[in-house]
Amino acid sequence: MATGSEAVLEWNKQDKKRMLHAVYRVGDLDRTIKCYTECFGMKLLRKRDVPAEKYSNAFLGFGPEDKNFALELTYNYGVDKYEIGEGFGHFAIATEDVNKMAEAVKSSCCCKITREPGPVKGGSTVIAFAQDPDGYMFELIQRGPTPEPLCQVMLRVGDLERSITFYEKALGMRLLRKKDVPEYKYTIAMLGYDDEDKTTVIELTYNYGVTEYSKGNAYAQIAIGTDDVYKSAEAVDLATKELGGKILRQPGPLPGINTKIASFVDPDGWKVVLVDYADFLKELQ
Ligand SMILES: N[C@@H](CCC(=O)N[C@@H](CS)C(=O)NCC(=O)O)C(=O)O
Repeated sequence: MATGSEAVLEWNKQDKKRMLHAVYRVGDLDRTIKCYTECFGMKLLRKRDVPAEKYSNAFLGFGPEDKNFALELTYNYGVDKYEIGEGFGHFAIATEDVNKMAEAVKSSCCCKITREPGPVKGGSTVIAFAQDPDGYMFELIQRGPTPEPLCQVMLRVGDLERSITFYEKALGMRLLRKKDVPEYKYTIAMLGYDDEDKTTVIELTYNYGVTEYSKGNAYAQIAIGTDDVYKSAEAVDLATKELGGKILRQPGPLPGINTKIASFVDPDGWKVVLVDYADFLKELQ
């Protein structure tokens, strides 16, 4: 019979969690929408203006939000520039033809290619890097057809083993792959809820000897759907006590919209919001 904390961690692994979206700030919503639709072939999924709080959001991605990961852009009235910092890595887009996507980026007026298509250093997968108008990086990765082209959120961390254990315990994720690239002095770990080519995963990067990164004020958080924010928060509580990080918002309904959420930061300070999945689906309607 599992004890209290074992039962919580076991439940957390069985919970049907799903990566919902990444939230970040941009200086001009329409400019970014134009860039992602023209360069990457994303769709504008929804837009909302919240004048009372002086911000607007746009959601972009490759398919409906009940099945696909999305990018939630936030525009704060009057703020046209943010610091991205050193810790945020990139979002990745899987495409069957990196050259073609790189050409689309080059012919657009708002994005640029910062690394030409070719095999990844230390490997064989064809990649390229594009930079959007706010400075966010997108890795373009060549792979076969996939149900989820928006395939990675890459964050740099200071202690990979600690982070892997944290994401396994706090979020019930599986370690899908780990790769050490000693010639370029880094190790990466892919964590998520399904195979890398089927769903969006978190890619954690450890650069040898680097234990801290600046975070800037541009990238905000990842949202993850769960069947029970209260039980999920119990697992987060256990993980933070053992490994660091902190619960920022105890589980409960948000005033006004009643969606149940909880939020926390991981041991490196990366923020995650847990969202009651049934409430999330209601919001989409
Ligand atoms: N120092 C790198 C380590 C991670 C890394 O190099 N990742 C690979 C992709 S998995 C990459 O960006 N390679 C660059 C290239 O091949 O040009 C960082 O922090 O971004």
